[in-house]
Amino acid sequence: MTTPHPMLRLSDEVATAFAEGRPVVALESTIISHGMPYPDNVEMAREVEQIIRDGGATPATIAVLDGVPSIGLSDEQLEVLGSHPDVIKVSVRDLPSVIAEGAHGATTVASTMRLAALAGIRVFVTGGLGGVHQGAESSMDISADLHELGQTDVAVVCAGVKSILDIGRTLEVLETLGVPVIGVGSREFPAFYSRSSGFEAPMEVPGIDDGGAERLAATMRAKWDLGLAGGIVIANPVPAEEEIPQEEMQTFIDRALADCADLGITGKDITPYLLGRIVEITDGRSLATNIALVRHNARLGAAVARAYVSGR
Ligand code: PSU
Ligand code: MN
Repeated sequence: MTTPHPMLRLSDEVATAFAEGRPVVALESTIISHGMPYPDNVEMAREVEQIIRDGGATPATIAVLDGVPSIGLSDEQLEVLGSHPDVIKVSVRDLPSVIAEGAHGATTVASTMRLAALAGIRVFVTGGLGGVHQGAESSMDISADLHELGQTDVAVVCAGVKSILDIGRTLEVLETLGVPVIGVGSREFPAFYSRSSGFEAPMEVPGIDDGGAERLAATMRAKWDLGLAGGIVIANPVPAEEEIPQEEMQTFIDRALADCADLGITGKDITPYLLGRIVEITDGRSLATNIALVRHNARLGAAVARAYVSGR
């Protein structure tokens, strides 16, 4: 385990896990502050941490609090992130100013990856990645999550990419950046709320009950031992019982995208707006699916972190 960067504040639970060489799993905070409504967001955050503990790993939710990049949060800190109106959405480019201003920031996939890597954490669980937005060929709106995956050594467990994004172009950019994209128990690349997206996952491992976690850990070791810098996308489809099928989901997403365009929303506000609008349009059904897939990812992430540490 590398020595964590001196600017980071570690919770006691995370510091102890590092000292004892036990597996740690990073979690992001934009999903809490800007991805789900209160109080479901805080409840989800606590529940997911517990799933990771039950899976034999230590959860490390990451955020900037009073300007301090924090690795592992208390229940009270999760409450602040979920309910405080002034929490800033922080991608990598926002980290310096949020730290300098002593503000609260919720970290995206990109900035969570970077802070996790500085702490020495190699496995990160989230819901969905950012990617290439629809219309990016003129707007150039491509999430910094992709750039970060191209350079930072963290494996990200997610449920794929929502079709609020251009999934085909997102997969193309990941290929260009040299990022392995591995489907779990399925050859289909998942579309977050739905198990299928119409695109294949470029690689596949078996499910968690058939040795998938060990295969993923071996792939992580092979990549980084070879000096191939950058992340890995572990694409874990939402369980069938909880999915919203692709055709049905597409009508909801199309409505949300049209509303977003009508309101003239741009830049970093697009993803939070769309997530909130989809919850409204589906009358909360998308939120239930969102929570279910994060739980499912947490179980896999804990198993991957354990397999990775035991193979070191
Ligand atoms: N997708 C979700 N929930 C989220 C996000 C994406 O289903 O909360 C968040 C993640 O933090 C992701 C960020 O890193 O949105 C991407 O934002 P942008 O497109 O502005 O880079
Ligand atoms: Mn963007």
